[in-house]
Amino acid sequence: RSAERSISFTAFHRFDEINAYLDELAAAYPSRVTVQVVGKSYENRNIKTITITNGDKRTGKKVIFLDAGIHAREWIAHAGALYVIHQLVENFAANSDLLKDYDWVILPVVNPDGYEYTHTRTRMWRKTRKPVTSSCYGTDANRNFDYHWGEVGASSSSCSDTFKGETAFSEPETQTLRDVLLGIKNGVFYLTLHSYGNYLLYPYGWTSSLPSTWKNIDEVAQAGAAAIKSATGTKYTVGSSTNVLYAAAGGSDDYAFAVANFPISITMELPAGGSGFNPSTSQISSMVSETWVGIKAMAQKVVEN
Ligand code: ING
Ligand code: ZN
Repeated sequence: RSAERSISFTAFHRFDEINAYLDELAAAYPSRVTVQVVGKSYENRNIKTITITNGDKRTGKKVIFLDAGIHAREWIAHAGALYVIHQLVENFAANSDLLKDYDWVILPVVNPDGYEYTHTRTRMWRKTRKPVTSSCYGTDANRNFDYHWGEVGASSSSCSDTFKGETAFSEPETQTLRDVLLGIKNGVFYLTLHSYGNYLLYPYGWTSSLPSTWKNIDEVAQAGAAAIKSATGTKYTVGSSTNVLYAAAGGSDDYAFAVANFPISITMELPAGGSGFNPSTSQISSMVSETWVGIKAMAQKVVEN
């Protein structure tokens, strides 16, 4: 790489470093990269998307959308999104097929207040940081989306790690993600990165029934799992979140699929790296490159279909 960058894949980076990296790419690759502030967190941090194109200026292309960091403590997810950005922008020549008929929109840190809190105070914080009562803070952003909100697998207790929120979309961070998703007209693939457990999950989280088009989604997820298995031997479990993990309503993947009309919607639970939510920094590089193998295979499957 020619230029100095604010991030690497040998450390977990603070929110400001991540945003600085996005801005560096926009400055270095103005014909292919656009960075936008799409909302503000409760603590007033700028939530940004990076839109990556091949620079051909064709409009109305189909969109692949990726986010990470809905949950604060799942640091390898944020790193994974940064690696995807790095590959699509700084290793463009090798990945230009994935940008030929598709633009990518990536929102790498959905919940920056929580993310910073895991760096400065409580490593295992999951939720947002808006106070609910004088003693309990934060809502589970992945229980706060307005699709069968609160029906199953979500808590009404504000102190719980899976608190669904006082209302659907009570959080500025979920409102921001909602508005970005609803603003994408030709969305074909919604992918959200979490950790941990090696799962490729798809709708629904609110019921054990499957969407009528589940085979299309399953085929994409299976392509990701197979590519990872053959690259590194790491096994992923594929299925609907209710059927292979647990029922939980109000997740972003159900919303992206059922309300924002992304026909393929997948939650990717990255591995633990032997250490839960806290893989060692020496493992980041191999974990994110393995993740990229899976994401690329899923995107290729979407592109071919
Ligand atoms: N897991 C997800 C969670 O939000 C999930 C699993 C995804 C459940 C989508 C339902 C729908 O609980 C983690 N690790 O966050
Ligand atoms: Zn999560």
